[in-house]
Amino acid sequence: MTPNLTRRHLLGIAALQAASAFGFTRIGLSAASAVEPPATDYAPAVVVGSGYGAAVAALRLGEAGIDTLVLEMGRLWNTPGPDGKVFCSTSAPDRRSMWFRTRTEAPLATFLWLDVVNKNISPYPGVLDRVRYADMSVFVGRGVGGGSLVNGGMAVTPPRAYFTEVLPQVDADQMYGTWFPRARQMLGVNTVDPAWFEATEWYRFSRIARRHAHNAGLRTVFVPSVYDFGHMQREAAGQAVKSALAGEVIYGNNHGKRSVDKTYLAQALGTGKVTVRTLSRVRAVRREPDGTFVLTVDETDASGRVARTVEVGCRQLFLGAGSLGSTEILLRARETGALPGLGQDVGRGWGHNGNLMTGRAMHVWDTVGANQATMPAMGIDDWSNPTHPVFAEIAPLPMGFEHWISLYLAITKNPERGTFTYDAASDSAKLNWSRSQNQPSVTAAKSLFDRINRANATIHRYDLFGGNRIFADDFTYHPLGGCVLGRATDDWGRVKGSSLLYVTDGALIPGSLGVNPFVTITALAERNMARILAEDA
Ligand code: FAE
Repeated sequence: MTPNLTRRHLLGIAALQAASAFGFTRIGLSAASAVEPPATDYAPAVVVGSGYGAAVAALRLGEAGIDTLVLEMGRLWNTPGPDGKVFCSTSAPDRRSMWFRTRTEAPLATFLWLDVVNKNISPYPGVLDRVRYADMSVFVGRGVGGGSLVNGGMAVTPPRAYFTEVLPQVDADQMYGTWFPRARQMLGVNTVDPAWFEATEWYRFSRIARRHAHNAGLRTVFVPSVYDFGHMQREAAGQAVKSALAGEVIYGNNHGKRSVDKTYLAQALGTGKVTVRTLSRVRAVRREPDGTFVLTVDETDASGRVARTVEVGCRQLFLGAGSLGSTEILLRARETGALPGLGQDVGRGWGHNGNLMTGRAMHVWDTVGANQATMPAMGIDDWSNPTHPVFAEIAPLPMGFEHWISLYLAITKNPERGTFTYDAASDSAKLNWSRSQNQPSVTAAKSLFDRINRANATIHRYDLFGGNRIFADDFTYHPLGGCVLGRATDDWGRVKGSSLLYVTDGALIPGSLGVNPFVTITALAERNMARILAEDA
């Protein structure tokens, strides 16, 4: 599926396929077994998490010949359930869908004001989590591959001017000349065939939304993806098993998606130097007098019970647990006194990339189609708007029947930032973010969608997000920041106040990016790892 498969890549994929999905699984070339690892263990380098940033770190460490252990709190998604599928679809969610829930918590709460979207499920280490804070909840992926397992695959490189505004200390020539191209190539980014896009029923929803945007004088752009559009075309032609065309996305894709377990992580395992351990949640980190990091790791079973707690030592520690995960680990370490030297910038500079979801009611003659691909392929690009910059992805809503809803995930430029504080009672980080901080996003999105509605004599949908709201501004797919580059870390992700400790994920980006973030997270991790491996041996 992924282009240019090397021998190393194939070895890694074989190791992932051979590994047991459950138990204290060690996945590696020489250790694809469910043999229980010792209660105290050591690796020269440990990577926490297995999403984009973590996977880059694991591959580059493995290539450098450094024995590396990856610790991931979610499970390995390689074993079919009773229905023969690894993942369940959005229309028929079961326990695989969400992380220890009794009911799914999909972003779209209702349809025609009815609670018909969410379903009861039994608790299980499912693939999508919704982390709830007081005024904001954050969707994240859980499992080997992190967010790459559940996301919409949109692989967007930010506009250079805004990237430079957000991260001025990063050499943009190098990013756009070397690291972004490398990230896109490694992730297997591709674009939809425009001729097929224009003809297929599966993107009718995008074409209608495009026409309405153009009627308002707005610009639309094709959006690259890590979903294999060749596979999608074969799905449409009946030559491949349907995944994006069968409602699969936020609870995982059974086919077609180049998630990082199939790209970076497979290659990392193929080096023979990298081992992944699943269902292993890093709870605490401290440092021994000789400099060794000691991680306290809870190994859980399928019921969520902590089966045992082990200690893992390492010389170099790479945090790739995502914006929430990495920030929490560092904040806890600072506040409990385990790593007292960490600076006050840990826990600051968090943002939701201005995320906001909204739906428009289309005219009865402007059908969006019963058949919709789950992978967005087009966006409305009004980022150059001087007062209200917005990049709005034209989102699918595949319900299997005509519903005349045009759905969007808008990314807005929101200057508000949240902070995390450590709550000792629950031993967790709490996000301080108030609903009023969404107002800049609501104002910007309203400006764009009012303009589109005016030009097409259409209105908002009131039935989708609960409480007659036209904007869902209470959740995000794009958590960014918490350990911001150049503040909580140096300009390469080295955590200030502790040597040989690194952040390598979305926590580095200061709250806003203007586009969907995973290409940038990957490219930044590539850039930082090259420097770290050259200098911090
Ligand atoms: P991430 O991928 O979140 O990986 C962190 C990993 O660490 C996870 O596997 C966690 O289970 C694990 N972890 C956390 N805490 C611990 C711990 N204490 N111990 C062990 N393991 C731990 O981090 N972005 C795009 O660019 N395009 C899209 O189309 C897009 N669509 C999205 C749709 C959805 C539904 C969601 C949820 C996200 C979407 N995103 C999209 C966001 C994107 O997936 C996200 O920015 C990246 O996955 C973040 O990458 P990180 O490396 O920061």
